Amino acid sequence: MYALLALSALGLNGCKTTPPQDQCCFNPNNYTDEDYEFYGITNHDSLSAASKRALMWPESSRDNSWFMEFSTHDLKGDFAYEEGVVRRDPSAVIKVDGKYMCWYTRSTGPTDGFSGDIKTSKVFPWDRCDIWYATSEDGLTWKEEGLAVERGKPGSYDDRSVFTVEIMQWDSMYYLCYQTVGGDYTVRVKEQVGLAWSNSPYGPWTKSEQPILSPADNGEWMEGSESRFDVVKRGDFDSHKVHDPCIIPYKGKFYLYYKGEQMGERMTSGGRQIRHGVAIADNPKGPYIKSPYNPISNSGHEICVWPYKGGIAALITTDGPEKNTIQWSPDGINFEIMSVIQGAPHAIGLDRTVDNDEAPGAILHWGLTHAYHPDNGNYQYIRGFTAYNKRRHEAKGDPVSLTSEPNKK
Ligand code: AAL
Repeated sequence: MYALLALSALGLNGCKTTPPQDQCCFNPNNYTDEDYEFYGITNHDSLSAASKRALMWPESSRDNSWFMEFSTHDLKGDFAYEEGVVRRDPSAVIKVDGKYMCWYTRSTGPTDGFSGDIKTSKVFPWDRCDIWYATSEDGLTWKEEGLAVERGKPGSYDDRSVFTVEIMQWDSMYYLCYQTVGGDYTVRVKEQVGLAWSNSPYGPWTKSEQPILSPADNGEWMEGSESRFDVVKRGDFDSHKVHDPCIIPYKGKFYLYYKGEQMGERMTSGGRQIRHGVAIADNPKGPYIKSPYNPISNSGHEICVWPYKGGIAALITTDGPEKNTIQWSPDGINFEIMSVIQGAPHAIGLDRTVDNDEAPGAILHWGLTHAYHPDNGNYQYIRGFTAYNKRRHEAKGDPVSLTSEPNKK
């Protein structure tokens, strides 16, 4: 079935699995009597737009295995809410020496915004941060172990903040990729991606001397303004910021997925104009070359991607006309909508210990997310989530969700 999907998504199977939105090439002859019967369409000669979209929906997602519901829960130990401390944007979870490990953004003190003195203020919760790590026996109670990667020395590209980290294990080495800000954190500052590596998840970490990814350099700010919306030329989708990096070893190369922000960002029908891109390298340390197909999404926010059945799946949340969908591509580039979902957690840290191919959302059975505390918007804390899929629930007889506790599959 998935081989068929892959061929279809590549356009090798006519219109049958063409994106639902594209009705230009709808061909009623591509569908069998069973297809029509599945959707209860008896009059094949009078098809509404909705019926055409239903018929064009990928065959492999009709069984609801891509659909799921999410719930979130508080964690214990050092990941319980702590007044005065920001812990956010957790990385994926890996398992080392029988313990779960994750990395995250950490800072202290309240957020001032942009109205104060940039030299001394903290403009965002993720300003003036370092990257810390924690371990857990069961995924519920976490112990903060300490600093992993700190801000650079004054004058370096990452001297203001390092944050929003992801972990990759490859060939006995560990790689952390993360966002960086250097110099003053102004509204128009350009944000880049840094990398650190170690032969141990406990460090010490060696940092790349230069960023491994930077914004496109083809936009132009309007002079006489400090606003990020005032531009002479917008440039590429990632002309202002490259965010939320996540490196996936894929097809013998390294695919660095990221969120782009554009100079002069506009609004779309679904919110902020946020799109994702990918940059590809032969080696984990780079050089990473941006794909000519970028942007590879028209929506989304934090990157949440995982290998599935020879392709790459992506959770698209928060912004844009295709927000709240799970998408899949046979090649890591050309993504199609597989399901529409509600209430996906923000800034997901996936459980990278699972067998991804077991089910489309197997990797989402539990993981980490973050939340603003309802009583104090200054401080975020790391929480857990679980996902529930009816089909898998029935197959496994699981009484509550894919997993009622993080450590039980
Ligand atoms: C998050 C991420 C990036 C942004 C900020 C911290 O949602 O998209 O990490 O820079 O917000």
